Amino acid sequence: MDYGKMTIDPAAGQLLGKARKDQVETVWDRFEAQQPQCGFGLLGLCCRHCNQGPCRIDPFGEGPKYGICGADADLIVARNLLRQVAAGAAAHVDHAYEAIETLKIATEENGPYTVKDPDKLKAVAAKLDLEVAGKNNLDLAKEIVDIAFGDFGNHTGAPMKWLLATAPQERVETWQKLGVLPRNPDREIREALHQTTMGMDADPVNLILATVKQGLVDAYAGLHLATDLQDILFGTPAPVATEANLGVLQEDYVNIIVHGHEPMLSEKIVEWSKKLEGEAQAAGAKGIQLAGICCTGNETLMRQGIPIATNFLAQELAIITGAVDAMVVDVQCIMPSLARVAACYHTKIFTTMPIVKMPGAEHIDFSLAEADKKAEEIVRKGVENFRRRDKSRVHIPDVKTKMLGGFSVEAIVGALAKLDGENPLKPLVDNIINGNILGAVGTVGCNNAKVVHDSFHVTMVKELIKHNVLVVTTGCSAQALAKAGLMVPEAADKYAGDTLRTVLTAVGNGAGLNAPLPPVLHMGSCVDNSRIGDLLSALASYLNVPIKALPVAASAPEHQHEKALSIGTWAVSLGVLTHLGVIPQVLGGRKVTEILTGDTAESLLGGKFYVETDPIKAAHGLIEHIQAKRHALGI
Ligand code: NFS
Ligand code: SF4
Repeated sequence: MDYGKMTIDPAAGQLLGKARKDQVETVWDRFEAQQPQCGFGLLGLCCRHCNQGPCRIDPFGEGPKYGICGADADLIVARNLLRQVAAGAAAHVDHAYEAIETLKIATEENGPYTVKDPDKLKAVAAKLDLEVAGKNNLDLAKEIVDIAFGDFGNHTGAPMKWLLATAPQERVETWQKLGVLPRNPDREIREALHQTTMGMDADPVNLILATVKQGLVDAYAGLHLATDLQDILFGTPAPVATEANLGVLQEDYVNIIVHGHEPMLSEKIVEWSKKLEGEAQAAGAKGIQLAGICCTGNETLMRQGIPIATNFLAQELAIITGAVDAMVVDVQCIMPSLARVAACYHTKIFTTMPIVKMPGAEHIDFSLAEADKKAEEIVRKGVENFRRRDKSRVHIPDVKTKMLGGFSVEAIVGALAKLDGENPLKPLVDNIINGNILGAVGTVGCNNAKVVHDSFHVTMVKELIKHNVLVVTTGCSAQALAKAGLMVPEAADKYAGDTLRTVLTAVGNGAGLNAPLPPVLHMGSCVDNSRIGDLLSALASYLNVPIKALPVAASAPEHQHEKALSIGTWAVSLGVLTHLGVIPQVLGGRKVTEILTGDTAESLLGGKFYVETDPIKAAHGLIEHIQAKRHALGI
């Protein structure tokens, strides 16, 4: 089957052929069926905020200029954007809240969770200005839990403590001047919903500032909080070798896939898969093969070395292998079609969260208190289901790549410290200054059915590293780049420009890898974009310049989720040029578009959005930006 218009991933391509043969509908079929998509919606010009609507504004200026209430195009676009970004923030904040609850349980003796990384515990405590010396870990963890919950119970006008503790001072001052420092994440998200109801804010500029605030809510009550607490609970990632793509599934093993975003259940699934190996053998399998999809997959990869099955757009194809005995989902990015696809095979879908249920799936009501019992139950059901697998319907593509993951900031600094123990960042910064590394780009975010699966990530990143730009990555972007073979030492030889390769080789050898560092570093899940933020903060502070002066950029080449918009808003607020490879639904608001992509955002925040739908042009747009920043720094 010629799958080139749908995906560049050969494993996905093979399974698209099987999907057709098995007459199973996938996301690509549904995308076709949706064409042409509504022009008003694509431009953000449709409003359904009250029951006088829906109202639509004519983008050509011939029909209505105003909604029934009098809202104009910019207002409708700005309101829709604020709601999207608030929803993205809500998703990450809700995730982080679960992480606080988990840490709270870990402060109790003999509970299902423990503090696995006391060093991170102490580092986070110190950042929060807690007295560390002489305290035991559990007491310290309790104080951290109190501060985290304190942000959610903050009924004063003071900014969130987690933000003040983790954001650069220069940024805090900038945000304060703009009046966008969030106080209490729940309050801010509520306020955004209120602010966008009918008959509220009519000023698009004020709405954009509120959107910036939501970006900060996402970053500091969502991403950073979740990463910090998950590291404390499950360990800070260190470099780990594993594999990526659907070829990691095995015919003679029980295959269990963890999918979604939170590590609380999946860490337990990892534990119980090891404990129940014997039962799998009794069922006639050689053992249990775990693999991950989306960010739960990234979490288990970063900390446990569990291989990646695939990323967002190909999640249905994992089931179409016919070899998945259980797919366990928690929250976010779980296609509502999964149970329908699974009904064509023997695969069991287990939903586990009270806010994510799916007709046709089996719901196991996971709770933190009963984490072990539930994880054991799920793994055991996966093992039982192996017996029902129809071998004649199995096709596992023989496609997988090796990869290195686990590049937390601590791990990167650790590797660099082998070159310069006193000043670990010096070798990196020296090589940026002398131009061996032209700059760095963080590629993040999703797949999107509007883009040939993985193609934008891979094409753009190859072009960047060829021009000596170091790439760090998270989310489904990381999974796309891993599958494309960009996270192995050989990728430095094969794809990196000469000077970048020299640096990667020196660092890799210095760090004891006996091989170059990969030119693309996997920094984790989407909440782990906080790690990229921390790396930027560290570089900026070492150079004694604000982040907005650094020769760096961000990109979400194939973004689909509201979460990607809220993360992107934060990146712009940090002062980073942020590329989007899919046009966001804002073009109907000319003023809004100009503010977000033009001088206004840049003069207020130091960053702005940059929309370019061609991967090679986008790479060169980012390179030009990096060069301009280098020039301004005089390097
Ligand atoms: Ni991020 Fe991760 Fe993937 Fe997009 Fe979804 S899994 S949180 S939202 S699709 S990158
Ligand atoms: Fe129409 Fe205004 Fe109601 Fe939106 S809020 S649906 S623009 S009347």
